[in-house]
Amino acid sequence: MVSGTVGTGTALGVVLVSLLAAPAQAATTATGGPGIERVAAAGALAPPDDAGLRKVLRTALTQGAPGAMARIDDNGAVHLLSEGFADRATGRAISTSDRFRVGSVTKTFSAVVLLQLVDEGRLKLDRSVNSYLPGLLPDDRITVRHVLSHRSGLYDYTDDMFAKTVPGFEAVRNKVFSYRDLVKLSLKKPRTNAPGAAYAYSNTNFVVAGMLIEKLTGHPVATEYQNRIFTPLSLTNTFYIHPGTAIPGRHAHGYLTPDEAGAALVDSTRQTVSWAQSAGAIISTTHDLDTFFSALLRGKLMSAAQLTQMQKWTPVNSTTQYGLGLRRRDLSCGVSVYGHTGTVQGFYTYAFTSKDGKRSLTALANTSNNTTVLNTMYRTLESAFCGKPATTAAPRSVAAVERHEDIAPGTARD
Ligand code: REX
Repeated sequence: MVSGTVGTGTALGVVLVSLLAAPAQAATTATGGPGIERVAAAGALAPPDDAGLRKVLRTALTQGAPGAMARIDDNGAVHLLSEGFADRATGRAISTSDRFRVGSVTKTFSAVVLLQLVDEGRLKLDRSVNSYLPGLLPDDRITVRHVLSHRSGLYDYTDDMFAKTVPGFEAVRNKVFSYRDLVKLSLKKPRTNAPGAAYAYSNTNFVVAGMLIEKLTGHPVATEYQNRIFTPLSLTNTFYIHPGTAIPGRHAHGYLTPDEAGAALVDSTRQTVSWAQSAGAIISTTHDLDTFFSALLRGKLMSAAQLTQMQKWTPVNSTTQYGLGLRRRDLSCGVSVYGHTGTVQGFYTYAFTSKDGKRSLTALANTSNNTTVLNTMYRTLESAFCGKPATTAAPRSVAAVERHEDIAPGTARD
């Protein structure tokens, strides 16, 4: 429920924010060092720090994002914050109901479809990908599980594609690739690891995931996302559009940051996203992503057995683990959150929920290729799930967060 709206209605207006009875601040029950999952029910979390969250969004603007916004759904209470522009040309202020490109958050949707197929007895996680798609991959030892946990060793073709940011983008923005084209690009390069050896982020894995969905169901991924996830959860502002280039309805524009310091931002809103497809082409809203991740962690999208599989973690770094199409972030306050991040040209997304799915955050900045903004947006998680920082504690710094993203070259990648 939204209990109030305050704001200037200008580009820097803040749309507020509601608070139902704030849950009592309480420590989490589990303890542990880095890499230890710390589970807290939403009711045991400190109340979201709206003032801190607003500061984070404003900081992103000072660092080059035209706009930034966040929505928290906390046990029925809705917090809406937005700062800056959806569209620099018209000066329209960004709104938390604007649609945007979610990038790799798409990977979680793809993993959900595949785990439903496991539930239906149509797919086995530990079987070779080649047993479903004969001859696709050069190593029969690569399993479905390896692909969904980024442990296949398949090279990420986007490393080459976007080595130069704006020229790379312009070269593909209107292109239409088949899945096989993309796998072929990956296989031009040696594999990065033996199957199962270690986490190495690669979009190729979730291109293979899309191929598996289409092979096993006989339908385009769009149909499976729609019938299995968008429709049952009433995600009416969520779309998989390929290869159309427009975002339908009211949306935030995306602004890509060129590699050259001081160069003007490039409006990158319109593109096929064919280079990503089942690895990154979904369009959604803050509301729909909060609903999706909440439903996922509450067990509404698959059996308990598959949700357990999805949360078998591979370490990424001291604060991040990867399951099957799902990330876990261990926050500074000792709370773990579950979701995904996303980067497509012009859009940075964070979408995470608590273990019980009762508190969810989706945050967006409508720029990309700007690591400073990306690191700032990470702090939206701290504001949403950790509450106000203790006054005696050292301020939460980006340095403490370490490198935490999986982005094409020139930026942090882990
Ligand atoms: C592509 C390059 C980044 C973006 C990428 N995106 O791999 C996938 C994704 C779909 O969302 N991954 C994120 C471009 C990170 C995730 O899983 O969290 N960068 C940009 C460059 C760098 O062109 N030269 O920043 O827009």
